[in-house]
Amino acid sequence: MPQEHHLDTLVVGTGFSGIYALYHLLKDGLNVEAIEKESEVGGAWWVNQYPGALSDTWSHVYRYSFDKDLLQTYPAARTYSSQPEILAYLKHVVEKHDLRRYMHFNTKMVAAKWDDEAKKWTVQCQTGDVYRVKYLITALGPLVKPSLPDIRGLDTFKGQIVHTSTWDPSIRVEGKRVGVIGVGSSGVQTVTAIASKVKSLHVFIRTPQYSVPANNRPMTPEERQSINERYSQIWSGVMSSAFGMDFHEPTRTLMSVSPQEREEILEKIWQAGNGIQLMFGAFSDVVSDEAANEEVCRFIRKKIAGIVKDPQKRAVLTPREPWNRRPLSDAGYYEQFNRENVYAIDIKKYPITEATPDGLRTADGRLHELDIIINATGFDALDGAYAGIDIRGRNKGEGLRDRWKRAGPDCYFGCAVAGYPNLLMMVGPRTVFGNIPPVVEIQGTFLRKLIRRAEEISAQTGRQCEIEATEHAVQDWTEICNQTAQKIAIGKGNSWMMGRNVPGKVVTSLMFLGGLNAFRGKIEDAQAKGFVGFQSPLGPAEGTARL
Ligand code: NA7
Repeated sequence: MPQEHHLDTLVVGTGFSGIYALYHLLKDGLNVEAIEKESEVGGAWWVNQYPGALSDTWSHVYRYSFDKDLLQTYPAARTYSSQPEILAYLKHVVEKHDLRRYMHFNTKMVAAKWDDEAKKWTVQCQTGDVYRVKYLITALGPLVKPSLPDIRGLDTFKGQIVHTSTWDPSIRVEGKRVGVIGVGSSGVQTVTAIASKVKSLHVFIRTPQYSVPANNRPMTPEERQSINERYSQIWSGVMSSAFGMDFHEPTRTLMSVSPQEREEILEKIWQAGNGIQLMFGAFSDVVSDEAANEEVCRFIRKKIAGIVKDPQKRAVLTPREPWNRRPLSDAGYYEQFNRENVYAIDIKKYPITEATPDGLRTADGRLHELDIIINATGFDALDGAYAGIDIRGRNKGEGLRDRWKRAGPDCYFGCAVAGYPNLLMMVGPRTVFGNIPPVVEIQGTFLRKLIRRAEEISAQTGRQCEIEATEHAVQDWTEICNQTAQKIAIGKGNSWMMGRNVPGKVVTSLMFLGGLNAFRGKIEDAQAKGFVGFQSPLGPAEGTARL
């Protein structure tokens, strides 16, 4: 039976950020519950059950730092955590803190409307349930809405079609003829995991990417002990670094060292592993200087040439563009193409023209016969998660999704939108790019401070104080994000971070690409100046302070 619920706060989503928000807001004494459209907690780590799904940041920092006990006791078997391991960890956090009883599953939010008289949000769910709440916290996840290729005749294909993010664990690839479209993180992980199991694997590659060995290996008891002993130091390093992954971020530029030393530094990191570390941990200017970027590209191309034996496959797999995407890490991706049953198909040269009942045809006339098509084609990132929800703020006219579709997803610090009081986002559009757990903790800490301050003001004045970003702040933040993106390679690439992967989407920096430390500095500064960027009385009087 649908019910009407009255709460202080509703958290929407139970992934990394929803669990964080629920736990902390309960701790802060709010009457809070969470809804989740899926049947289980985990967010991205529940739905992305495709073969080989793995976090590509190190396991010891791919977790919350707030639970000091779990940091010490929860095992990290390997240097990276797989999807089942991360899901088990999140479930464990939920059970340990007894959070499940505040969660409602299979409950999808479809609409939310701000009532300016009652000063509350009314949230409608697909189940018919209605929530009336003072604070609406959306923790929907940055990579939720699949981006699907528009292939003529796909409905005639008689095999299975799946997107990596909606993987059905009952799918069996063993002995099948499988096609994978796309070679971002999801495609690279899928290809590597299934190549040895399938009858044939056709990998449809539009833009080859640079991938670096992850070096995923068992964590030794000594390493674990050393990490445990240094955890507080590790976290303070993570929180004051640009990417938030516990590696040293050097200040030396690539050209400041000799060609031989350059090669040695790159080789050392290649052996140690991780694409993010190679991009940010070797030199300070790989993303900001074209010549430095090209030198690292050259290094990786040489590696690809040394691994992939077949010249035709090698040509298709070798990137020519600058390294301007989210870095990839792999467990032997290029090596898979040395198998006779694995094909690299250049769909930039010969695009997919149609699907037939038997497979995919490319522009050279060839039909690639398939039993399963796996779309590893990525996401309508950040604001895509909001496209299926009708959110209406103070303005009577345009709703949030239409405004964002028209003008780009303006969102102050990835958490607040002008005209939408008390709607607070965890990891919303224009949040910072970095290792997600620290991103969640930085955003969550700020969100709690906003709510605490608003509650204090409400108690002092006897009038509900709303949390609402000013138009100025939202515009300034958009400008800062776009200007920052223009200074680095990712800002110029076709990455999902710029919205360039989805035809028709507004091209804009969907994330702040200036580093976790800079982001944290900016929000702490805004707070220190009296919550600059928020409407008075929470923030200063309009116009008195800008970012
Ligand atoms: P990505 O990184 O956006 O990769 C998507 C891949 O799919 C990429 O190779 C795309 O080629 C390809 N793609 C997308 N649309 C098409 C169409 N229509 N035809 C052919 N190929 C296509 O998504 P992932 O899921 O791998 O990773 C997303 C993030 O998840 C990742 O960065 C991590 O943060 C976790 P393109 O490059 O556009 O030519």
